Amino acid sequence: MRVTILAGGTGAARLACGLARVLAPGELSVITNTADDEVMWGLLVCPDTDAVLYRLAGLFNEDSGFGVRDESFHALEMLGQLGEPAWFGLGDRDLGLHLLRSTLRHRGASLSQATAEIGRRLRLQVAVIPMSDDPVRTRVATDAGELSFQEWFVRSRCEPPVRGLRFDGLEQAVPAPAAVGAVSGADLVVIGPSNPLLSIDPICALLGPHLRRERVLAVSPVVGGRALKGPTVAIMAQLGEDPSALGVARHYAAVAAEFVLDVADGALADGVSALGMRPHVLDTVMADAEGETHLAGEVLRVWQAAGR
Ligand code: FO1
Repeated sequence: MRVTILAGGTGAARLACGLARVLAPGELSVITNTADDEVMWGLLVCPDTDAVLYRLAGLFNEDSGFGVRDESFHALEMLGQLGEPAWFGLGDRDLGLHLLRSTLRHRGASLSQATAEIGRRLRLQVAVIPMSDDPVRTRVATDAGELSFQEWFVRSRCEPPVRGLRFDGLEQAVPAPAAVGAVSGADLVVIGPSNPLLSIDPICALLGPHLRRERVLAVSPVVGGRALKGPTVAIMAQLGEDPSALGVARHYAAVAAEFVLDVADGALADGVSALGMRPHVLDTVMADAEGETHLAGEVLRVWQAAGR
């Protein structure tokens, strides 16, 4: 069964790991948001893509919530000593991956080709595919002006209220060919429990024309009115959207026929049905690898039971 998950941030990366465990090698593709990407000291850093690569490879740094485990920051310390701003925690092992990606791209590889090569070298049996080979960059409008996503998320610690979001380059960008193939060829497309506005909207803007609503199942990133990780609820509220699982369902009603919400939000199931979506009330909180595998298995079970 070919499954493709749209992923940005922690929740979707974890569900991708769960799906990788319950599906056969080669059955899973992960399409990652690249709007959080940013060039740092000449190297393209791809946080959402790299989090998926590292998690699938068993290299992820669970303590810090980004980058590689057992990391050191000697290069960053040197940059600081040389007067560079050191607010973005680029680790030494992480730099190794950025140097390879940069080298592959200098040799002519597209971003998706370079990512596929890195996945091969990490011996992954999952296709990790950036949504586009073209640059798309989130710009966060705040009262103090526009910030890049990493300036807002890391340097400003998500504190400035978000007055608006725009995705620089999105109009000119085209979806990565492998991403189109992964969506078109999927029996099931899962919209992962990611930030709908920051992570999923850019992917759907590019791949939406290739999505078939009856084959799309979305998982709410909001549980009991809270986001388990990251600024999802704050951003949805600041941009005038209902920061609840029902608000997320409304955001996805046009693209997804199936919607998974947490047992804490069971009372919202009727509201989801009223949107023309089929609700599935599951335990969506993934506390560990077992939780990831459990949710993945449940998602496939309810999908197969839906008989689409
Ligand atoms: N997040 C932080 O909160 N602080 C950091 O210093 C930081 C560094 C970093 C380096 C590489 C990388 O791939 C991700 C990094 N992140 C950091 C996470 C990143 O800002 C977010 O994961 C995504 O952009 C949003 O999901």
